[in-house]
Amino acid sequence: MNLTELSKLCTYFSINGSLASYTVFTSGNINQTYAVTMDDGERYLLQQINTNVFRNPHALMINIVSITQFLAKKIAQQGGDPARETLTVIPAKSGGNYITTNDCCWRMYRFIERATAYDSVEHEGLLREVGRAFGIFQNQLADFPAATLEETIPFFHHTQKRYEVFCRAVESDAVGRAASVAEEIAVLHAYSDRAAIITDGLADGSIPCRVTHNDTKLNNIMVDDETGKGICVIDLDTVMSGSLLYDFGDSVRFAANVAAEDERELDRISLSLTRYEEFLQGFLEGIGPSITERERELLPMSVFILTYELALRFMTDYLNGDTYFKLNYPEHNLVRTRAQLRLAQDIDRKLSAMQAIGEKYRT
Ligand code: GN1
Ligand code: MG
Repeated sequence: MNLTELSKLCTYFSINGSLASYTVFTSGNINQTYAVTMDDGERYLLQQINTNVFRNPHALMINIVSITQFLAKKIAQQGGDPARETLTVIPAKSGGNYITTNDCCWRMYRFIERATAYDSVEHEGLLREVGRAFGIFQNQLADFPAATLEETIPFFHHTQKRYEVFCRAVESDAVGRAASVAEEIAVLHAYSDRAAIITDGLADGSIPCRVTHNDTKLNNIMVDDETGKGICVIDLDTVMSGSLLYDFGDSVRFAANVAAEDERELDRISLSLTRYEEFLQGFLEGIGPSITERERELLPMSVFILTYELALRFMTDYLNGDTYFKLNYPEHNLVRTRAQLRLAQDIDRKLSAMQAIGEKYRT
């Protein structure tokens, strides 16, 4: 996309002024994101929705609008600032909440100024804030009518189904890569007995079904530059009903790993128990007393399961010929798989230490 193309796209949305400049965001693995600055100084996020991943952008945008409107009302009632504490969707001039042009779907959000989405843990205390923000998000949505949400990606965190999809990818071996990654495949099979722990709990009612974010990476929280508080949860594409264990596990998987999600040097990868404790503390503060005993018990295991699940997803994509995740280089999905597997092994060794930390925060 160049300035002229982006400038034209901006004219479709209900905003003033014309495009003065833009920057490209590179951190997401799915959507294409631009920060656009208009000649009146206002900034917006302009995002192309990846319709290969999100097959029903219409339903997706209805989910996002109803969630953000619900949150805006609640934030205002609680004396907060909805413009900074939740996303604001900019309507299209033609009506609706997104536009379609040349077979591509685009949407626009108000840019949250003076706040940062961190790609790595840059200072002490950050994880507690991030944990708290995700906990509060769940709390605020506790009385949202979950049944009205469309399932934008069916079985998104259904680890057992992810395992089955992986098995099929191994079998069909679409691009002839399976033999070269036999070792990684064997490790992925070896952990499969843990795949159904959360989904079985949801199915038999021993784990409550809640509205969940489902993509709780560190960079999906905006942190206020001045106060250091986690103020806004972003990237709401995968908000659906599920288990809080999805959100907790996925967030810790990303943020408590002292190395990058796609680190090549496997010996650098390790789950920091200090970071685990920080995040846990914030999350428990944010979610409050509604967390159940069974959920608490499974917090450490959820970190393992979500890490294992992502390893399955990266490997499946590698075996399928890289059709889902954006790549920075040809072997990226394989590097990501190895990194997540190494992390899963490290988490496995630390499960009882994580459980012991949890005991400290019982009230
Ligand atoms: C994708 O694009 P991003 O970074 O927000 C993916 C998540 C993965 C993550 C791994 C819709 O999220 O599930 O955990 O990459 N989102 C989707 O980095 O598949
Ligand atoms: Mg994201």
